[in-house]
Amino acid sequence: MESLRPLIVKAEARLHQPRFFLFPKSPSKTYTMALVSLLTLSVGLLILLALGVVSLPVGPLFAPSHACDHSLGEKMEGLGQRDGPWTEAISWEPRAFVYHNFLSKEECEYIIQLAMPHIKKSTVVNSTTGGSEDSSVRTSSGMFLQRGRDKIIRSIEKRISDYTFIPVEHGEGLQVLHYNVGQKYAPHLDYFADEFNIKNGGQRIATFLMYLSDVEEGGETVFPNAKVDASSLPSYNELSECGKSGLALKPKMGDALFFWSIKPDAMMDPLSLHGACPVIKGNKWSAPKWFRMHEYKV
Ligand SMILES: O=C(O)CCC(=O)C(=O)O
Repeated sequence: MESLRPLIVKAEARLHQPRFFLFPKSPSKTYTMALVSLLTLSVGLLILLALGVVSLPVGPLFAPSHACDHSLGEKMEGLGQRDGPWTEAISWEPRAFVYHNFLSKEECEYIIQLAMPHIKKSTVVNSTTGGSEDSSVRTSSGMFLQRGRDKIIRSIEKRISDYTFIPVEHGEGLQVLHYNVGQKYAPHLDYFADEFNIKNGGQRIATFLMYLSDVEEGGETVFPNAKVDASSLPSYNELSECGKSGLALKPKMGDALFFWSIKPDAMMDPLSLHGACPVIKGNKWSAPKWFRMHEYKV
């Protein structure tokens, strides 16, 4: 027992030594210290926020349905500079959208300069034979640029596919159209009524129409049967008489009109009937690209 005495003394001494606690034992003091710590942390965070050292993930929960910015990741490709691109849904029956500032001025000029030497009177498809023929229904001139023909055209074709979610391989070559005063394309459907023209790639499902120039007067693309009250739109008073006959888009250099020839149930959409109004003043350059249901071999 005597030999255990020093150990017992040491243990007793330890019991009487002061103990260290994070907070004092009294509950009210504990709460006070917790509050003071929280307050200090909050003030610190506010100072960091004010200095811009940290930031909170704030922003609109929903982008407006009629407009979205497509500028991200596009600064490096294509030719020239584009103003901020944005999208507008103009009709759901038929499904039609405008991609504002889709092409740069330099890209529009490049396409026109490629096409100019090869422009010929436009034709239409004979729905019985499937062949091309001259017609008073379509009085413009035009030509086709082969799909993927050069780096700039490839970058535009890729951009079109990125915007439409339709693969490049489903696209026909880019058609380039020129309309002088009085020239037009009467209302028509882009999908085929014959068997011959759907052998390569199947039916046309959508059209991506780019405007390569402004037009002083007339030349609108018009959907005569669209289920939209076009007279209430702000641009209505700027339209020609032909443009006022339906939902119409006034050509603006660099803008693009995208519309579907099929409904969401994949049936052909007769409301996609559309035409090019006669040019009244100036002249018009446009470039449609048609997309097929399957890969289109070039
Ligand atoms: O040039 C336009 O505005 C319309 C062209 C068009 O309708 C077409 O080529 O199918």
